[in-house]
Amino acid sequence: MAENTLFGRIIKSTGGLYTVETENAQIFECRAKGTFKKEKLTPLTGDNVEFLAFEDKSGFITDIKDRKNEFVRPAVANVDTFIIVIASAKPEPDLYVLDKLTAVARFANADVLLLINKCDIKNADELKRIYLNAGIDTVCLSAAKIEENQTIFEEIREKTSGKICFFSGASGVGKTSILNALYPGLELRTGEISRKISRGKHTTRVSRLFKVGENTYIGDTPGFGLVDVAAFNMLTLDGLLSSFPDIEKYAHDCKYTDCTHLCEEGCSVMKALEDGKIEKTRHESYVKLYGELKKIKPWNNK
Ligand SMILES: Nc1nc2c(ncn2[C@@H]2O[C@H](COP(=O)(O)OP(=O)(O)O)[C@@H](O)[C@H]2O)c(=O)[nH]1
Ligand SMILES: [Mg+2]
Ligand SMILES: [Zn+2]
Repeated sequence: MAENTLFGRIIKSTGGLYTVETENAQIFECRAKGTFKKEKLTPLTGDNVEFLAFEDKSGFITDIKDRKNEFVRPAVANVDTFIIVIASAKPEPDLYVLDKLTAVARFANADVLLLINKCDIKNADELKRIYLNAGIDTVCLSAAKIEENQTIFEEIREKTSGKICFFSGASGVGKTSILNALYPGLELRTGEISRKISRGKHTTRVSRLFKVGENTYIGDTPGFGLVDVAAFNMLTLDGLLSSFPDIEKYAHDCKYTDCTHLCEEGCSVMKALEDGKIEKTRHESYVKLYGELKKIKPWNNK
């Protein structure tokens, strides 16, 4: 059978079978080269791969390109943007969970786009101010008012264009509503996947990306943020400070060499906090997360 080498991206993986999409949108069902196992390397959804392509649209992955990042749960690689959704109210935003997610994204070298939804029921100007001041791209919207929000939806589509994005956020904040408003027609497909996933253990390993535009993909797993950040190595104590750039910025001037910037008197971070340059809630999250990460035993930190 004729074969040739092609490049593509894994858009779906199910127990050893990988759906690879090439640049010109051809789809191949591939298996992986056996030696990956020896190298302890498993192809992941989102991977850019080289593969031997056969005429019957099957293939054989021979090389995995270097990853920008990788995650265990959901099992994906090369995530460009975490789209974190919170509601201004109903449910009340949990800023600790939010800050933890922004840190995970930063640690993985991914961007954050914060969407504050349900602004029709409560003004979110103060929240927006906090997050803009923390250097996080923030947009207020209301998915319940689709017509009035068209320019905002267009702005979000532009910000995510050409990227691999994942939505995360608590249940009920409006993720599905936003997805439907952004990409009409996607609802059915994501709903179908969610049902399959909830049905049983055999389908939980499915991880897939939906193409929503030229080179633009949305992950189907709203799992980010619901997992134990520490257990999945999504953030380490060593990487904590640089995962809060808004705090790290003021840590450079700290006169103490081994400072944790938690509460030390004379610490430059504490000074910036008192001066209102660092947001109080952001520093509170930093302190709490420091405590959480500190508890982890190194041997759990695979
Ligand atoms: N008032 C208001 N309700 C909204 C808005 N967006 C979503 N909802 C409602 O909030 C509930 C949860 O929305 P859903 O999209 O299912 O949230 P998900 O669990 O994050 O996917 C639904 O009843 C939506 O109609 C909004 O902007 N304003
Ligand atoms: Mg939903
Ligand atoms: Zn300090």
